[in-house]
Amino acid sequence: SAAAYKGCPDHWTAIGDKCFRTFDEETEWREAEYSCREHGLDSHLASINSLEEQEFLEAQLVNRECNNQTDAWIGLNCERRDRLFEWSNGDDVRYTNWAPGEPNHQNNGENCVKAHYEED
Ligand SMILES: [Ca+2]
Repeated sequence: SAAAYKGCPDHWTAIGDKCFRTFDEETEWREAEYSCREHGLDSHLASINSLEEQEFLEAQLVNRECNNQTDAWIGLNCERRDRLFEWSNGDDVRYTNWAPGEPNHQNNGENCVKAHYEED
């Protein structure tokens, strides 16, 4: 549980046995992934494996309200294998919550996934 886990550094939030942090830089997916790795905590763009993790990340997006930005890169991508999505941290893809109509590989040019929040 989050209460039992005490290993997150400052500015990171524990959800279950993982630590999450959001960053405001606007950048390409690959750069965002590399930037996460540079934190040296075996960190990657976030993988989302449960509704609890999704709701936490949604709350982060809502709280930011930065230039009305409610999108954030997550680790899901198919950069390596065409049209087979995988998490950049190696987690098995066992939880997804695609927006209606996604993934649609628009213009054959979409290899990476953004979390997106919209008010109901
Ligand atoms: Ca799309």
